Amino acid sequence: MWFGVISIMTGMISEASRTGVFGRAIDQNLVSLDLFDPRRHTTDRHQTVDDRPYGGGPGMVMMVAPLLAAISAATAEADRRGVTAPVVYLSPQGERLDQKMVKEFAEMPGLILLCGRYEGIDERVIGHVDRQVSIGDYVLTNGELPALVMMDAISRHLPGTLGNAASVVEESHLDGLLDYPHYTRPEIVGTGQVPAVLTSGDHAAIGRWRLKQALRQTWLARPDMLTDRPLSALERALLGELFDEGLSEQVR
Ligand code: 9WO
Repeated sequence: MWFGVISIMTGMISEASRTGVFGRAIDQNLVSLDLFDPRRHTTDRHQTVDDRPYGGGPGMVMMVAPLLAAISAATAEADRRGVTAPVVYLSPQGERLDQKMVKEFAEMPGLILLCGRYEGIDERVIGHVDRQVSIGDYVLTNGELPALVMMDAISRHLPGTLGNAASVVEESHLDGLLDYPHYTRPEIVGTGQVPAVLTSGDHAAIGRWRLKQALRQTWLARPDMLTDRPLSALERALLGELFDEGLSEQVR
């Protein structure tokens, strides 16, 4: 998958994308990343990309011309590579990113991520944006971190990436549920013991225990996630066991 990122802080993107699963995905040529700096598309001596807002008020607004030139450069690169790539603007006004949207993006051959700075971008650029995406209901100082969040979440769904191997398959069994608890050595520490089932070697029992724990965690932390999710017969049975064990009386 190809990512084009439009940013005036390309260093932030390139540094962060060198590490972890995303960095390895780039090294393995599963992901390619091109950066487009609007400053490179300015014509004045000072390479100005922002100006004062019409109507007054604090802060600066990103200018139309450098942004449109950067969008054109990114779109041209997508065309040259023969990939379709929608332009996504990371903004608090966008559609909220969730796991379903992440998986849909992971199916696309390319994506152009537009990162804003200052008080925002000139509204006339929005007409050149295909979608606006928000990673959550909070305001940041820039769209670079949300772009990195999106690329990280998407890249682990691409075939061949480290994140994709076993954990994404495992995750699909638990689709729409929170994770089950994890344990590693030692078996006994001051803060508690590893549940016996996990050292039993009975993989069917372990799978059942993990699903039950995932249902438990979800019911306790995010009951809303269970209300609009169809449950299998096994899941209903396990939830029944949890309620019999007093799940509804527990508060965490
Ligand atoms: C700045 C500001 C100042 C005074 C009053 C209101 C204001 N809103 C903003 C603002 O939204 N600034 C943005 C900062 C401009 C574009 C980049 N910025 C950004 C992106 N902040 N938060 C995001 C973001 C993107 C995706 N998901 C969550 C947050």
